[in-house]
Amino acid sequence: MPAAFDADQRARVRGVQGNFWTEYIANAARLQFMGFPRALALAERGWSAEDVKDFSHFQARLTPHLDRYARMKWNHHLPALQGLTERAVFIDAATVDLKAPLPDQAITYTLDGSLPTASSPRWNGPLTIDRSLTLRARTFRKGIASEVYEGRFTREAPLKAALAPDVRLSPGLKRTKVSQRFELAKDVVIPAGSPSTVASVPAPESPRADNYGLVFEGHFYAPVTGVYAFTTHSDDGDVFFIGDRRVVDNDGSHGEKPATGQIALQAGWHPLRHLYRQLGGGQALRLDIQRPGEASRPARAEDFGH
Ligand SMILES: [Ca+2]
Repeated sequence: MPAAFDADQRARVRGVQGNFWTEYIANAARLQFMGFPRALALAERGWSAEDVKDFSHFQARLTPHLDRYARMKWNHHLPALQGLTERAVFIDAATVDLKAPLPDQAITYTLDGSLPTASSPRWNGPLTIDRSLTLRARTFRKGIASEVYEGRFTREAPLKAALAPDVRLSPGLKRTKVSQRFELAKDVVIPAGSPSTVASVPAPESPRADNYGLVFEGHFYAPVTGVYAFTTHSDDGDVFFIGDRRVVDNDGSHGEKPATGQIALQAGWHPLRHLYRQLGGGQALRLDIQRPGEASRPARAEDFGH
C-alpha cells in the first residue's frame, strides 16, 4: 500500500492485480514463462500483512508449486542461475563457479557460443578459463528449460602505465565546461582557449543547467596491476576513456542510468578522459571505481591526478 495513502484511501483498496501486455509474447509457452511463478509472488503480496516480507521463506514454499507446474507441463521461470557475470576481463585466468538454487536443477553449458541443450556437457564444479570465449549456460529441471545465460570472458594484457606509480600529481581532474548543445557526449569538444578548473571527481554543473558539455581530463591512479571496473551513472549521457580505450559507453539521451566497463591496467598513472553531455531536464554524473579484489565505491580525488 503506498505510504502516502491516508486511512480513508486505504479502506478503499480492494486488492492487487497483475496485468499482461502480450504484443511481444509470441506463444502460450512464453506467456506461461512470464506468468509463473510471478503470479505466486503477486498472491504472496496480496495475502501478506504489510510488514511481512520474507523472501527466503517464500522461496522455500515455492518448490512444491514449481513441481506442480512441471507435472502439468506448464512452462515457468526456474530460479535464476548464479555466478555468471555478463562480461569479465581477466589477465591470466578466470575461475567461474556456477550454481543453481535448487538441488535437482541441472546446469549444462557450451564454450563455443552454441545454444546449450539438455544433452550439452553438465556443469560439475568451478571452471578455469584461460582464453577469450563466450560461456552460455542453461538450467533444466523436471523437463523444463530455463532461459539461456551468457557471459563473455576477455583475456587482456594489462595496459602499460603512462607514468610510474611513484610520480607525484595533484589530486583531482582538470574540468572544462562547454556551454553548447551537443548531440552526444562523444561529440563534446573544447574550443581553443577555454578556461578550465579543477574538480575532485566527475560531477555535473551546480546549480542545474541546460545544454552544456563537460570534459574531465587527467590521469587515473592504479595502485596495483589488475582488472579495474568503472561504472558511470549519467543523465543525459557520458563516455569514459582510459588512454585510447572507451571503457564505459553510457552515451545517448536518457534518464539517470548506470553502465559498467572493465579494463586490465598496469600499476601506475593512466591518461583519463571523461566526456559528459546534458540537454535539458534532470542531470546526473557519478563515477564508481572497483579496484582489483575490492568492492565498487564512489570515485575520490586521490584516484586522479592532473
Ligand atoms: Ca537531462
